[in-house]
Amino acid sequence: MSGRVVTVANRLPVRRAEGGAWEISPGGLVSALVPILRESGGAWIGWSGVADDAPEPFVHDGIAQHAVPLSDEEYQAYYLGFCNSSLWPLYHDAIREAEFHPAWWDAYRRVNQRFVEVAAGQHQPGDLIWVHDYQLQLVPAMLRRLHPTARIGYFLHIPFPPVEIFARLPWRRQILNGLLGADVVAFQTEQAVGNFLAAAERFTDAVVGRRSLAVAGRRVQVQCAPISIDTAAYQSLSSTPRVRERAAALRAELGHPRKVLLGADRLDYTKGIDVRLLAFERLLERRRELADAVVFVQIASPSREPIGDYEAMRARVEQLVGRINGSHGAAHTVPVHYVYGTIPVDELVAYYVLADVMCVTPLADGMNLVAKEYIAARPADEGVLVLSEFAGAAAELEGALLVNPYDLEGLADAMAAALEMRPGEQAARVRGMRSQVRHHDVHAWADRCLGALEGGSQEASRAQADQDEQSTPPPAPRFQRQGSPGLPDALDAFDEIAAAVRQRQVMVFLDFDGTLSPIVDDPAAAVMPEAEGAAVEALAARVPVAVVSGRDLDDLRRRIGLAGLWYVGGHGTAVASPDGVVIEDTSGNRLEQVAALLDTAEEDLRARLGRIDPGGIVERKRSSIAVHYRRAPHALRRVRAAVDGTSAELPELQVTAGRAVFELRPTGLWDKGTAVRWLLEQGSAAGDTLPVYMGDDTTDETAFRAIEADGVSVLVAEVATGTAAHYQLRSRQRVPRFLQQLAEALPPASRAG
Ligand code: GDG
Repeated sequence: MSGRVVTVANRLPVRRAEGGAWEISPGGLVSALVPILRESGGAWIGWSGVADDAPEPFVHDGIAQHAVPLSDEEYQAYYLGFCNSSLWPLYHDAIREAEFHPAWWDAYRRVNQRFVEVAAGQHQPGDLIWVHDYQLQLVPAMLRRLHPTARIGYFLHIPFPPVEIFARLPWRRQILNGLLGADVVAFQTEQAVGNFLAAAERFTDAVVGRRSLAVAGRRVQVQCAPISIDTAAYQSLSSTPRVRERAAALRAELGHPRKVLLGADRLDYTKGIDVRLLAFERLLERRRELADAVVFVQIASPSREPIGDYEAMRARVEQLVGRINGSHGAAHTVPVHYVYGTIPVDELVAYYVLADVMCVTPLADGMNLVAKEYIAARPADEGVLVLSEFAGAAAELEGALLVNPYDLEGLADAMAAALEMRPGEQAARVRGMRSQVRHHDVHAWADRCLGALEGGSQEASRAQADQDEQSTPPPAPRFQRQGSPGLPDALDAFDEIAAAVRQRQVMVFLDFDGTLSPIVDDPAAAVMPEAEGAAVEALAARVPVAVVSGRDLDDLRRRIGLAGLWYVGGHGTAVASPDGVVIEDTSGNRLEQVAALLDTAEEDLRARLGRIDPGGIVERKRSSIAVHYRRAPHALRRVRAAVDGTSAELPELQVTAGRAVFELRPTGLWDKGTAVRWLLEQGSAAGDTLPVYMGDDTTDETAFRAIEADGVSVLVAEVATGTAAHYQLRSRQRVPRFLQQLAEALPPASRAG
């Protein structure tokens, strides 16, 4: 690890022991990170866990601890409110109703900002900043604003919900844009990755790629990195005589049952404690003889008790325990043994050693470490894991009996099958899972996440260095870029722009989709609103105006329908002049040559897309094929696989990712930048023309770069980072105002041929 690792998490890795001294809190994350932080001289930024507690920075176990204080009001509104009554239920498939209150959101923003202030105060060049979990989703972007070149990673421990559920969040855009401030955003499962990409696609201006997003030129890597446990530690703890003896003692205390089933969770409504009790009850109803032979142990550690849904779940679980023991127990048999409280880790591992069947039945769960701990702690090749298919761990633990926790009868069947599984089958399953958790432990996970952050940044800086070496230094830009993020706003800085355009002959270039017209689901339905049309006409009355688009030239001309403009279609492959002279193919006769290639590609794509394609997502153009998936975000993965398959078959095609579209284009054709340069040369006093270019898409970057040294370029995007544009307009709705002001700033006399 080349830099210091600075962890930013809701909680510090230490807690106050009796007597007030600090001690390391138990847990896999802490045990994995402490050595890494210690070696790198790192720091940890987090809350102490006690409201109104504001300890001064201190060093514990070689790690600088920076406590972020929370007031009692913030504990209520940020922690119990927004984190655990808005985000937690929403992200867990809304299995409880998520409440949204602006005051909670306000507290969330305020507290995230406070974490950022503490983190920014500690930041040193070269640090790897690692932000954790749903409590701190705004931190990456807030930090990047203060330290634009910082290396920031983010890991979400809980699920990222399907886009239809995430869409309910009133502050969905802010949350996504907060996450997009990171260099690497990592999730527990592929499903979470897919959900996040679909949400970013729908609610942000990011261009979504296979494993990354382009946010106005900046690249955000998206990673699937399932968290794990300190496997060796659980294994060795489980084999200590102390733990073995305790397991034997517990079996005796339970009355030497033939089999023990175990559940161990925080008392959280996502964990499905109630459903597993109901299934156990169902099993006892079906097979009354089991009541004397088996015991179900449920360990439930208290959690978030002030929240009503948690209190209600505790009451429900306790009522179910009472009901089952009441109807199936006898003088000396208690079918459910209920332990309410947080027990020491040795004791927990003794229960893992004791349990013949482990029941992990969450309705939704990011990973579920208990499932992995049970496997690591198995003393011999025996034991059965009954595991919900909705736990992240289900993707890795193939030897588990997978269950749908909503299917009570099925869950009862799985319990029965687990109780009866033959030793040979148990051994085969446990061995496979043990090998999995040994090879993929928490240390491997931390290396993977931090490696991506370190490697990704190195890759980016290498690319930058290559670029710097290759290019001769450009002439000093007329408008100095301000660095990213946070380009100057084109309307706020309008005086500067007006002063420039008044001194020179000007030509205006405007992208169509996403700039002059709003992005719509069906590209065939895109229209230019009246205000934009009027502004374009006002401009064209003063200076030459070109509309530059990836659309076919004919389509573009028909759609805009204004005379007296230049039209550039097919990303620069075709041009029409204001007096109607058309250059069908700016690349000589290359379009003709590639027609057959595009035919083959189209056929191949349609075959691969099969059932998805009737949505009309493949659009054949003269110079490219566009695959639009805005209307099929759920099919993104399959669409991407089809595009990859076709481009692998036909390497002469280049794939670019735009806004909800992949474009397959033959190499060697003109791009928007080439077309802009060519159009500027057409003017009589070419070198003297000041280009003004406005666009919103990755394909506009070629044009931004073409005029970077001398011109005015405006990126239409909420977030503008790493782009070659000079200015930014944060909302497309502000485009007509900007164009109108630009027209007013241009004296009619400045009109050029
Ligand atoms: C979140 C995500 C994700 C439980 N009771 C006791 C006790 N525990 C320990 C277990 C385990 C941990 O708590 C619980 O981990 P989980 O993974 O099951 O769940 P969450 O707390 O919801 O954690 C989850 C995790 O983050 C990591 O990314 O897997 O999906 O929701 O380590 O052993 N430990 C002790 N006494 C108890 O009574 N000592």
